[in-house]
Amino acid sequence: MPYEYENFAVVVKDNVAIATFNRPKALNALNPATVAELDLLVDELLADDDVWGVIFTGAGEKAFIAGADIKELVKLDAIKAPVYARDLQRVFEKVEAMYKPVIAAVNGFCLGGGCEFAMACHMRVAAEGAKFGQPEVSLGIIPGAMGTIRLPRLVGKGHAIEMICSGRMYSAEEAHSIGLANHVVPGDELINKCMEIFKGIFRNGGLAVRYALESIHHGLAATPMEGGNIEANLFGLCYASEDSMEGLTAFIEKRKPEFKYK
Ligand code: DAK
Repeated sequence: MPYEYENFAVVVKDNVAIATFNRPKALNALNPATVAELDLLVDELLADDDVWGVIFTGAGEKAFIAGADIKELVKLDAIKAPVYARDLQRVFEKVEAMYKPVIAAVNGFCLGGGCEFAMACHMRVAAEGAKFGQPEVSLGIIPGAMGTIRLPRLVGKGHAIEMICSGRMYSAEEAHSIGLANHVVPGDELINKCMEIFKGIFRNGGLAVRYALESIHHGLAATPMEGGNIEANLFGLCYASEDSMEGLTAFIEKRKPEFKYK
């Protein structure tokens, strides 16, 4: 049976996988078992040709993910903590590097490692009432899953410093105003809004979307000149696809393109 996990519930609908973090009693806090399953789940999602895009959300009424599991964090020491950090970073990086678009549907508390995970997703749609925060400093630690790296890239250094150093929670609207959330919608519209975004993406050439994601991902980690080189090569690769000629000629012939992911 596909998608059999302890800590995730997964359904595939209209070419979108909805993967739900499923530890509602702990507000979906990230424990090592969940992270290990996330690692496997990403591979399965990438291998599934029926899945063109992914939504991650949280089970229950209250939380997307309330953070790394504090009951696990307390067991770490100066030797174990960097190992734990690298592993979490590796799995989140794998999510960020996915060549299928990924949306975090943020349906409640999105804190600490949960906010770091949401930032590893490609887009974030928040339900009204969702709360974002990096409260690690209030626990005497700092973000360990690339929060200090991804947040300033998303919202700019000033907002990132304020959010991380204050540790305070931001409303969905405030998260939207600084660019952390792409959209804010009523809670019962959350998944519909994500599906609407995917509908807008799926009408385009699938290979072009894939190469654009790859270019953005690798380009952000490169110097502008290296990024330009990556982009130029991927732009060139588009011309190896039938879809590029279909898209370009359909415009000239004033008709709708029929993309084939070829
Ligand atoms: N970890 C473990 N359990 C958690 C949890 C968490 N982060 N958040 C909530 N829970 C559990 C609570 O312990 C409680 O369990 P029981 O007592 O019922 O067994 C249950 O979820 C319900 O929570 P509350 O009773 O507290 O619910 P409230 O509505 O009263 O409050 C809250 C909701 C979200 C405001 C509150 O639960 C809260 O403040 N939670 C902690 C939020 C937080 O500080 N999150 C950041 C954690 S630090 C690293 C990588 C990443 C990180 C660090 C290092 N490396 C890889 C080294 C990241 C660190 C973090 O995320």
